Amino acid sequence: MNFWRLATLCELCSTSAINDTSGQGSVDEKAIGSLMRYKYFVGLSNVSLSTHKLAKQTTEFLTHSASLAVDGNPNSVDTNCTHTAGEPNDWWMVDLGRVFQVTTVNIINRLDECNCGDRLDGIIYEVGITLDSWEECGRFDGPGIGRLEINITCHRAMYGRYVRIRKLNQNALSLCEVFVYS
Ligand SMILES: [Ca+2]
Repeated sequence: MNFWRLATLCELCSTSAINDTSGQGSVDEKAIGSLMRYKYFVGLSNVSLSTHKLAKQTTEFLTHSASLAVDGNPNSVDTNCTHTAGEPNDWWMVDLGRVFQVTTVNIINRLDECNCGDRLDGIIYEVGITLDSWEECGRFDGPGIGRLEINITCHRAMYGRYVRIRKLNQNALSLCEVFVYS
């Protein structure tokens, strides 16, 4: 298990006892390790890193803000989805708060009467340690219409604080929810 995997698991542990310097409630390293292994085996590492984090997008159509893709609500109707104005190279991004290993990015696509799922035909997933160091995690060429979920696993181990989804063609970018996993 690499450093970043451990760091992610540590975020799931109670850090209050770990940080207790009084000696009354401190937990030794073996206990912490056991707790981390337990959480790992029961699958609690599968917590989205992006939910309720800060998000933004290049342009915004009406009230379809970037935060709608990280509000924890995966409903696939338009009022719950982001929507850019459809400018060239529109993108959406989320700040995970610090650097993580990014393994998988799952998108909840629009699946409403609009039949707008094809707007995700031609997107690139990027991960950046800084806002100037983007690297490609993967891409999706389509077809997106009729597909509720579009899941991408990065083609190699990637580390970053920022995850960006960028359009490869000029069309509105609409995301109902984005889940980023380590
Ligand atoms: Ca949402």
